[in-house]
Amino acid sequence: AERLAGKTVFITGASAGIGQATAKEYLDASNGHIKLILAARRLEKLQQIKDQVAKDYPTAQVHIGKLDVTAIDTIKPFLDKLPKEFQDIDILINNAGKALGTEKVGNIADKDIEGMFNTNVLGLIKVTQAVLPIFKKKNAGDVVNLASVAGREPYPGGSIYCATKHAVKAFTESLRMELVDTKIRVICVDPGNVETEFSMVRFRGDADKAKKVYENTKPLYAEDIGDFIVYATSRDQNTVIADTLIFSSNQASPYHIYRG
Ligand code: 8X3
Repeated sequence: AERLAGKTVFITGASAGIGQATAKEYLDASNGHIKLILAARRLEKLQQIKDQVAKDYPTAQVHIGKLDVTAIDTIKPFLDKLPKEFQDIDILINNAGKALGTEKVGNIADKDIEGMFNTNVLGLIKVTQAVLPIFKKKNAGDVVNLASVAGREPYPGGSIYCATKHAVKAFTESLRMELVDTKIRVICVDPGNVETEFSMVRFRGDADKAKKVYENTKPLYAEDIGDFIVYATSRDQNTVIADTLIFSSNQASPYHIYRG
């Protein structure tokens, strides 16, 4: 926790799910001695989070900003316009991502293909490229990329989502190799099923289908992943938790889910 004190953490997709929970875990672990840059499309949600943080952790500094990572020309300006005290980013959490639909190849809407690639792959790459010079300049910093079990094992109905997450993993591994002569850490997190808005988005708001994903299981929650991210980024500088697959105890693969 001491290692986190005074750090600046930039989280994309921070308005809900793993992004929001990770912010909360950083606040807890640092006892409010942290600076958070919370970016998402839904500014009203970020404002609510900021208001709550002001009450719960008065020492924390929070900057919120509207950012759609698919609007790739807005990423640099977003960073350039950060208030001075938030400019020296220490930890980047590339969390923004989504699955859209479960259609099979031949029936996938172009807007879903592009939606997933634009957010999960191009957005993540562009944000990383924009932040990396800050890390290189000080020869320090953590890049945390949210991939998925879907980036290790593809499954039917997930061709595009799985392809995007495989792309994230390849990008992340290349990046770690390129930075091997630096103190910049590249951390890849691969969650399995985590109960968030993820399934509501994947099933286009069909709550029954979304619920079924987690039915009769004890799923992971966003906080569990946030807790791990805090753990990974608060290790000794020389320790890189490079690549981690995280399941609930009920899950062993995309196909092995125990519903007792
Ligand atoms: C995790 C969700 O459906 O690939 O990204 O297990 S899933």
